[in-house]
Amino acid sequence: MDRRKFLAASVAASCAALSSPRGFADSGGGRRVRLSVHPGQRGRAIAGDFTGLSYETSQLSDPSFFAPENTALAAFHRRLGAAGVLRIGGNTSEFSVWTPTSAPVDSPSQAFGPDTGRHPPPRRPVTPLAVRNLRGFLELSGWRLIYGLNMGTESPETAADEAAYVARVMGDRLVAFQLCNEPDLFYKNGLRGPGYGYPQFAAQWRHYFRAVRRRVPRAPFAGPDTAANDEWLARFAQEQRHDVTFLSAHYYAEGPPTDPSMTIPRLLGSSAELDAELQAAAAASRDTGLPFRMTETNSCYGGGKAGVSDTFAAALWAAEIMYRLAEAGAIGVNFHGGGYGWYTPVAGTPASGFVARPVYYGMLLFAAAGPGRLVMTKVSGAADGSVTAFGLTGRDGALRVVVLNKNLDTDATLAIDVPGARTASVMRLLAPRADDRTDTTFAGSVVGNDGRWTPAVTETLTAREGLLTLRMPSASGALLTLS
Ligand code: BDP
Repeated sequence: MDRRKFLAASVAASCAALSSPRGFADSGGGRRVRLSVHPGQRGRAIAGDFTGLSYETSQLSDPSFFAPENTALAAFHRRLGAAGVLRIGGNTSEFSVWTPTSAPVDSPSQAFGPDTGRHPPPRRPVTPLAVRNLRGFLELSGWRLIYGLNMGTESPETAADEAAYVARVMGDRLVAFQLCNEPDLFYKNGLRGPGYGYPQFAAQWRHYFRAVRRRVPRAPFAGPDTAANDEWLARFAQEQRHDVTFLSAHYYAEGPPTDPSMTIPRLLGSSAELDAELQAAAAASRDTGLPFRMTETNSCYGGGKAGVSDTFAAALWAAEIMYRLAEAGAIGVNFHGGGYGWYTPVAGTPASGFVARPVYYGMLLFAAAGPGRLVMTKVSGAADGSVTAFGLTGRDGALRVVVLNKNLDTDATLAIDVPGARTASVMRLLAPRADDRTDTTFAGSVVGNDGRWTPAVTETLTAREGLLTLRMPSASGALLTLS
């Protein structure tokens, strides 16, 4: 038995024997937290295409990666949602060259990304074969596509040629084109000069937009896909509101990885930057009526940070930010990754196989909770914000509650007050430690390298005097389904 299976089996055994989850001291149960769930107070909807992944465009230079033959990767994607969104873009979208000749593939399949941003990446071709294969891959996963064009180093005519081909091949699988990646950083990453500000960007965006629309009159667009500049987002929203179907921007919780203050506790703590970005996005949406999608996010830019981005803490972070975005009214999120990057949700190649990394498990919990409508929850007794909870009514009518204990050393016992609830089944997101890299489980199971996952351990809670008692080990998550 390998280590992961062993761990899953031993979690199952200990849960069965003690009916208490990993590492939870039977005495005391840590801090006492009260959670009230108000199913009558409904919040935002979570649509079926909320979830998403993001890959570097350079990955398309290997046409056999996103291809119908890559059934394992398609299964990993499908597991996260029947109708997710794959975004192709990132730094390398500005260095990808539309090459309308299908060069035969003579090298073994390669995985690219994420880009570390340390050097300008090599220029790589995107061929019609890669686009057709990508379409086949999307058929298999059931997902749709956001496709980044190259405004950084290619002409409007080339972008329009590429867009025309992509639009024809993708049909209604195409959600939107984006014209560039993080244009607010062009002034310092060598793609434009130091004087490149919003007006220059807006003029170029229009110029490329018109060129594409001349070739593809109904081409859908999103933007501005900024790294962090909320002012650009607001101005773009106002000015291009009639020509984009949604607004987009990125967020990285930490970075650069060389900074010693970028740590797990910081990742799991509150973030003024995230709050500001969510507010800016909500304001831009309100002002224009356009929805907002976070088209690229992850734990730490610069390709991620070992010991932070690749740990179980990142699973808790991922689950949390999905619900934070949903609460703020976002229509979805794309977690960036690819290759063997520290923060990638799925790592691997077709030849060596794929493996779910911790971020994937956070997304898996979100998928298990499913689309639906958020309902109000209130947590009291955890003033530091380390215990969070999100409620939702699923499309099946079931009430679900996600609880995250982000405290690294303190367990919690939650008294949960849900009117009318008698029992709850619980699936836990667990690992031996917050900094564990390999032994994350959800409902006692690991995701297989064929993308399969079957819950093995569910606990049942029974209400007493109107309250359910949920014991949460430090650094752990849980999904409750109430009945
Ligand atoms: C983003 C880029 C992406 C990089 C990522 C990173 O869009 O291509 O991979 O940063 O630095 O800004 O990890």
